[in-house]
Amino acid sequence: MLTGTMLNLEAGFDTRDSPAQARTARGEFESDLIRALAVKPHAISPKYFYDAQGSRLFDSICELPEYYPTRTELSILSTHAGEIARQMGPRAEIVEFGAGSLRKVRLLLDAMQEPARYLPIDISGEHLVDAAAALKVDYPSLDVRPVVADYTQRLLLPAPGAGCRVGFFPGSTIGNFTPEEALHFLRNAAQVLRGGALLLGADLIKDPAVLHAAYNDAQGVTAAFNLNLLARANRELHADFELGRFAHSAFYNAPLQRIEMHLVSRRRQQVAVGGERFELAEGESIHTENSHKFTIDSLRALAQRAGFTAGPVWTDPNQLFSVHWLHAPR
Ligand code: AVJ
Repeated sequence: MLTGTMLNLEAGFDTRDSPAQARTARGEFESDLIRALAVKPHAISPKYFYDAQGSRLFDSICELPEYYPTRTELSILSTHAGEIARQMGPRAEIVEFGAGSLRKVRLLLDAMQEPARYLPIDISGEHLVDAAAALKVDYPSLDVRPVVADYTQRLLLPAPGAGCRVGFFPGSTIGNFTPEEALHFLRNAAQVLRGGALLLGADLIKDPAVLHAAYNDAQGVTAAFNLNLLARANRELHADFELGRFAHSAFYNAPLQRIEMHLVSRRRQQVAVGGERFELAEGESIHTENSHKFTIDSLRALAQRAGFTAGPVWTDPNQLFSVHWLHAPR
């Protein structure tokens, strides 16, 4: 059983699972949604997609034929696991930013020489404890230390062990950040990983038709994922969104090198959130997500601005996705 003593107090003691923190989390969603509706253009953070239902929908997205990133990254990691493990050296430790990808970290652990420690960082204590316990079953000698914290904020981790400290940030989650936020995240990671390295997954710029299909799947799972934001507001905030009055819209914004997702009002309508009413015009949108795409060079240039030195990069034969080894500054 994982207890409070395993949590990193320096990174902020987590009380998210208490009723008071659940209220705070709801309050944040409510105030961000109200702000999104009050200000134009309307935009809200994609972090609100991931309640239990949204996380299930995201898992379904990862299985879709059109959604290539997950399976492509997994195949890159499994093809090159030996080489990646050699970069790490013996008794390395993995610091994972987010705890959602146990399948991916297992590929690394299986190839590593005496992996010493695994520190998954996640804002959700519940998810983290489950993930850590699941991993501990298969790697009984691994020191698993979940850290409940927001990895976009300044982090304080336990001192590194004898081996290399390797950050792991898969899934092209970095693409959800604005370029400024990505730089801020990477600078923060460079501090935490000093003298070690970062293993980073980044989706690549490609034929816009392929990108478009990945976010406009035939089964409508991505649409359901996007619309779940409004369903969640109805469930948690007693908002009155009629889901049929909103259309999923996802398109590649080529100049900004990103997929944008929006929820577009199909008609002029009023919506109520937290006792406040807002009017949406026909065709007016709520911008729900950016998913930035990179070239190998643009990702390396970004990492270099944060103090990293580019090392090897691994891709798939079709150059759909990239996995970067980035040396952290000393
Ligand atoms: C988890 C942020 C990497 O941007 O591709 C999938 C989320 N959104 N389909 C992505 C997502 C719509 C995903 N990331």
